[in-house]
Amino acid sequence: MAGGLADFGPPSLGVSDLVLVEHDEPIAVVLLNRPEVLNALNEQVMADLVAALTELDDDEAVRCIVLGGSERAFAAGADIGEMAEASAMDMYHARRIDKWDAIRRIRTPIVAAVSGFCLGGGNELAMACDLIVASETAKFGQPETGLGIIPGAGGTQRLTRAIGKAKAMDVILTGRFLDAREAERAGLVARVVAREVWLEEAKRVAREIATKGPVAQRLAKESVNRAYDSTLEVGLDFERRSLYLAFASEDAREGLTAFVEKREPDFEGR
Ligand code: CO8
Repeated sequence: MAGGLADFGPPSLGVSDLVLVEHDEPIAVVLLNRPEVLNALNEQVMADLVAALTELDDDEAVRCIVLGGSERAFAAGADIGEMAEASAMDMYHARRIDKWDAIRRIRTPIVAAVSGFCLGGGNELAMACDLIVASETAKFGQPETGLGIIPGAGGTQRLTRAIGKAKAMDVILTGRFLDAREAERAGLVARVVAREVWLEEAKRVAREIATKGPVAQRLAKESVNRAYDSTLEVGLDFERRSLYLAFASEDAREGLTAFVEKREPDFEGR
């Protein structure tokens, strides 16, 4: 199947069976691999995922990361069986939700490749990435209140910022799923692609991102994110300082000179 797991070679980094990593520089592809429970995010999956992404973030040859699941599910949420056994103090002391925050701190751009179910903590994971490329089969939801809990890894905040209060209330309070097209119209999803090529298309977007100046991409990502957690004035100030920093990079010299010399830039990420 094009774009499916069949194209995926053995992991070339790390030792996790739960999180497969493939290097295809300048991009890397990370796939959640717990298909028997629709990639439910247990403690081990999240720990392995954070470890893999952190290692890739430190690798200068990797300029964009694709994070996906299987064709049937990106992730159907946090592991319900595990949560059913845990006390509030277990959750608090294990700092489980910190793992989602750790993903937000990765500086390399991350494209979420979403096919099938993307629910609860899975949707919160996709929203912690930088943009979502969705298969036409994707289904997004925050069904936590049906379990007597609430979205706890950013769902009430990031979904509301992405799609607005009316739709976020609808999704969170009724538990209904948004299909890919509705999610795109609402602003949750960047692109919807055909089911056969969901992973290939996400890789194509990642390769496009990887052609640009790496320092600039990281600063741009940080600046866009700043729009969500600060005032306009603070965000504009952050953007301006980031531009000066980008301007001081060797990448900026290379990019500007390459344009003047009518050639392709060769960015070093410096
Ligand atoms: N956790 C554990 N196991 C799961 C999960 C999950 N989130 N989702 C599915 N599974 C398992 C099923 O139990 C089933 O296992 P088995 O074959 O052993 O019975 C297997 O995956 C396949 O699932 P289904 O047979 O149910 O497949 P269907 O196609 O009939 O249904 C659904 C698919 C609709 C996705 C259904 O499985 C479902 O409703 N899943 C639960 C979705 C959900 O409620 N997600 C939110 C979880 S709560 C959460 O994410 C809170 C995050 C808070 C922050 C993090 C704190 C740590």
